[in-house]
Amino acid sequence: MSPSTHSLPRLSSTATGLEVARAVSAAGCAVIEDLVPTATMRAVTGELEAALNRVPYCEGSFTGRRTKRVARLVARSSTRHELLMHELVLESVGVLLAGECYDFQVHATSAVRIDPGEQAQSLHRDDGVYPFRHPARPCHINTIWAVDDFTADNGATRVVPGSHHFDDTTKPAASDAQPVEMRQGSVLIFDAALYHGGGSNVSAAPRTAVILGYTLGWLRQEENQYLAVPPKLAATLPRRLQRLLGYTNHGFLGTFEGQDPWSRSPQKSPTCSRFATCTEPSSRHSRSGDVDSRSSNGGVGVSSVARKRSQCESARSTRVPHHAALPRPFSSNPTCS
Ligand SMILES: O=C(O)CCC(=O)C(=O)O
Repeated sequence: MSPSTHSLPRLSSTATGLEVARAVSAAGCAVIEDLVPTATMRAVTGELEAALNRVPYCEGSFTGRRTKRVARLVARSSTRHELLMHELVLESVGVLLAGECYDFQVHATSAVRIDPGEQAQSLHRDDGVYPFRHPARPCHINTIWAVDDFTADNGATRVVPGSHHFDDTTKPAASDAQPVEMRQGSVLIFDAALYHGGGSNVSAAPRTAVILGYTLGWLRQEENQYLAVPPKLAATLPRRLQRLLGYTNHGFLGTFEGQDPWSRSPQKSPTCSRFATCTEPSSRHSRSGDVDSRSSNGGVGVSSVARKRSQCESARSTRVPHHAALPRPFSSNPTCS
């Protein structure tokens, strides 16, 4: 396999979601520098330290032997909500996944601490959990936040820019990967079809990352969010976060008694999120794209086919072209026609 010809795009925190999405679409990944203040990451460190100290090391050639992992981050404290719901990240993910779903959702949340002495992880694709062939349009976008400075020596994630375009028979060599060096508070955002892996830590200090993934609203989430964040806890969270966790429906999928699960709850204050992909499919859609007038969604759901159409058009106009030759399930969705 010849080495990738792409370099790693680096954007400033003033970039737009469209600029980030374009970079990720082209190279498979991008770093957004200094997206949150270092103080935020120090707070994250404080919140995670006890849990990371408590858990044993992983025990596998893939998960590592000097690596510690904790999951269920939304339930663990609120600083991670700031990362999970960072507006620029949500906008970028929205553009990348627009056209493939009405709305996206959280895939998995974890913190990964690579301690001194850890070897490099094998290069892999995170979207391998789904049975899709490659190349494909993005179905899963991942973010790796630098809780510490990431350096070539301390286990910075290694990536093969451009490898999201590889077919399933093309595997990169370890030497094709480059370390993603970035300052504390920066984030690596990537198409989960990109080959990447944790680096070896030959330094004297641990390297911690928070990894937050997003996936199409109609796919199974890797981390079961209804167990990780049970309804009682979810009821205390902002509506937008509830929706991201999956406490919402995607057309007919995920309904409760045929409706948006939250429309039955005392906590119903749904508000349409700002990114273009949101079409609030919170009512019962008929196959023709109309809305069942008997349903209730708190008063701010889809009120007319015209509104849905304009939102779909808006999503399309901001969508980054990607593998245009492949079939596009949601472009033929009746609500978008
Ligand atoms: O910690 C990292 O840098 C990457 C970890 C990773 O890709 C994984 O465990 O799947």
